[in-house]
Amino acid sequence: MTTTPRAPAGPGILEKPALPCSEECLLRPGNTNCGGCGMSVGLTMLGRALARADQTCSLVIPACCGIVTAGAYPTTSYGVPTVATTFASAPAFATGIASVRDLNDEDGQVICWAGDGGTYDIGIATLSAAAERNEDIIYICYDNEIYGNTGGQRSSATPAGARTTTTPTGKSEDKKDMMAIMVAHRVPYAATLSIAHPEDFERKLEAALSMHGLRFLLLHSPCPTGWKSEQGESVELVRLAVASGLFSLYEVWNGDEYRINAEPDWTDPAKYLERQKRFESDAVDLERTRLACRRRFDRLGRLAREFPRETATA
Ligand SMILES: Cc1ncc(C[n+]2csc(CCOP(=O)(O)OP(=O)(O)O)c2C)c(N)n1
Ligand code: SF4
Ligand SMILES: [Mg+2]
Repeated sequence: MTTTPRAPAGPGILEKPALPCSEECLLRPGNTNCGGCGMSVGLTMLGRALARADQTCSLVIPACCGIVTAGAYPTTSYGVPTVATTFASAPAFATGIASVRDLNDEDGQVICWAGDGGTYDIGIATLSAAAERNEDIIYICYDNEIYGNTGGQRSSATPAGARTTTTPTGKSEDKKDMMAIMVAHRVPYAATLSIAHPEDFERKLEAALSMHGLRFLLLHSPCPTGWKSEQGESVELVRLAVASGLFSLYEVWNGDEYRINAEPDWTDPAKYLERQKRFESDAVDLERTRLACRRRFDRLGRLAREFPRETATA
C-alpha cells in the first residue's frame, strides 16, 4: 500500500524556531484548509512579513479551524512551534511563553492566531486581561463570522441577517464591535486587515512586528464553506466589503490616535450580500445595512479627524 506524503514534521515545541522564518515556513503545503479560505492567505502573508522582518514566531492557537490546519501529530502544516490551547486560555498561554522567552533572553514573536468564536466570545476574558497588562504578544483574530470548525454556528461576530446552523432564518443581532473593545483597552496598536488590500496588510504587519506590547489585528477572513460562496470569489468579496463600508480598514495607536486606510467608494452592499447564500434570508434589511455602513464610517471619520495619528509613519 502506498501512502500519500504529507507536509514534513516541523520543529517540536521544545525546539527553538528557525531564525529568520523563511517565506514558506509558516503555513506549508499539504494543509487541509478549504479552497478559498481567507485564513490560509492570512497565514501566508504573515509568514512573508516575518521573513521580511527577519523574525520568527511561536504560534498559540485555541480550538478553531486554524488548529485543525496543524494536522495530526507527528506531521504538521505549521513550520514554527505551535501550541494548541483551550478557547479560554490562549492569551494567558501566550503570556507565559512570552515571559519565558524574555527570562531566557530569547528572540521571536509570540502570536495568538484565533478565530472570532475564540476572540469575540469564549476567549474574551483572558484577551481583555492580557490587553490590560499590555503583554508583549501579537493577537490576530481571523474573523470568518461563524464557528466554522464545528459546522457554522453563529458567533457574536456574525452579521445581522446571516443564516447559520443556529440562526436558520437569519441572525437578528448586529455584529459586535471588537475593534472598539480592544481600542478601549488602549493597546499600543490595533488594526484591521483585508486580504484584498495586500500592501496595507503587509505594512500593518510590519508595524506590529516592529513594536512591543499587545498588538491586536482583526482580519476579515472569507470562509466559502460557511458563507456559502464561490471559492474563487473570496478576495473579491472582502474587497466589496471594504468598498461598501461594511468592513473598514483603519488603525489605532494607544487607544486614541486614529488613521483610516481606505475610503469606501460606496459600492452598494447588496453586491457583497447577494454573492453569499448565507444572506438569502428575509432577515436581511438592505436599507438598514446601507445606512449602517454610512453611519459607522461617518463615526470613524469623525474620530480620525478629532484624534489623528500625528506621526507620519507607524
Ligand atoms: C469551551 C469549548 N466549547 C466548544 C468547543 C467546540 N469548538 C471547537 S472549535 C469551535 C469553533 C471555533 O470557532 P472560531 O473561533 O470562530 O474559529 P473557526 O472554527 O471559525 O475557525 C468550537 C465551538 C470547544 N473546543 N471548547
Ligand atoms: S471552514 Fe472556513 S475557515 Fe475553516 S478551513 Fe474551511 S474555509 Fe477556512
Ligand atoms: Mg470563526
